[in-house]
Amino acid sequence: MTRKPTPADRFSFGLWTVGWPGQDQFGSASRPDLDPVESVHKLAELGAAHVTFHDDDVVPFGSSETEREKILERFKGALADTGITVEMLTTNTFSHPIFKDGAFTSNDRRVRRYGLRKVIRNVDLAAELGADTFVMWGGREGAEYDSAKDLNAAHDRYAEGIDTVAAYIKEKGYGLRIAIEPKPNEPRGDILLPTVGHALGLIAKLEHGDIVGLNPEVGHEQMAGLNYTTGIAQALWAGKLFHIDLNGQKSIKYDQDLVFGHGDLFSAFATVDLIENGFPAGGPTYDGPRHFDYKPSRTEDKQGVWDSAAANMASYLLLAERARAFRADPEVQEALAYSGVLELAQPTLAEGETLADLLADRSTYEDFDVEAVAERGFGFVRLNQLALEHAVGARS
Ligand code: ASC
Ligand code: MN
Ligand code: MN
Ligand code: MN
Repeated sequence: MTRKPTPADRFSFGLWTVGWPGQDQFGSASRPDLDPVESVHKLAELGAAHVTFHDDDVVPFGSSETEREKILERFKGALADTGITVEMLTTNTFSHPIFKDGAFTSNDRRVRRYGLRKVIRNVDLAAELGADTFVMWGGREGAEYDSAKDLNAAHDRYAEGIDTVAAYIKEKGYGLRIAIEPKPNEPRGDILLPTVGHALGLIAKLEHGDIVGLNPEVGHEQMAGLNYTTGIAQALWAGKLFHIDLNGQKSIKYDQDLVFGHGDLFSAFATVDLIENGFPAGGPTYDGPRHFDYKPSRTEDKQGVWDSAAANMASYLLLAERARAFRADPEVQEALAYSGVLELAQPTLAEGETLADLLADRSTYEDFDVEAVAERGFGFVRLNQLALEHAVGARS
């Protein structure tokens, strides 16, 4: 057992997560729709601090202006009643058939202009609700066939769309930052900006890239066979880790959106260790909300939905406890030093030393005993075993 989460833990849930009724490619919904107002109350009871949503999660697609106002008033009432706040907003540019070929990168210019309008409308709502982050997951931005898309123009249009929204945020003086969420495939055969690295590459070319960063999702990086912790580490290093989507995934297959920790548990330990404790030798840290983007499995009834929501937070808190013990263990500190983990923070050239100095230093090359130094063992396996023993609670 672990302690009950409190708002100080800054746990956050997408309303589309607990609200997913369980429809999939092969079957219809297995649960009734959930009222977002009920979700806000239930998540508050469970100890969450924030909720997030796509426009359509709260206001059904196609609602009139008056319906929209009415629904949002009622929703804001639930926020006021519970103290839950909205830290992030995002736009659904993937469900309606209008977006079948994407929004910002649809081959149809009319769709691109409509998509931009839908996003901008929701940016205004994000600012009104006091959110910090605006997530863009371009689930339909891609193709099934290589001949279907001018990929050069597609990147131009993607950058144009993001830059236009970023410029609008600045012009309005909104306190919002955009976070791009990479995903390699599903629902499209291939999605543009498939990984953290691809998205960083696009951000570097933007005019307003200073307010554009990333929202990496555990399962999405793992679907590409990548290491999530390595991905968020590079995003941190680049000053671009604006938000995170935590969940679970078991290897390269369809997007499972399991509870955090229910996929690759040892990788989840490393992720929590980085988020909670930072890099071993210091460096940039993540101080945003711990946001879950998972789906309660289709097998679960309503009780199972709330059990699964609680499970995400419990997994995180348990791993955070283990990760703290791992770092505090003197044996681990010694093993880190033995392995040279802390030595890596030391610049390769000394302060003030030039490359010419290095070239003149015979001890680095001409007189360097390559064979002797190559004999060094790094002790990484022992270090990893210590991590495992802490992760499973065999040490405290
Ligand atoms: C998002 C987001 C995703 C998708 C998905 C929709 O906003 O972060 O991963 O939408 O959860 O089902
Ligand atoms: Mn996912
Ligand atoms: Mn996500
Ligand atoms: Mn998702």
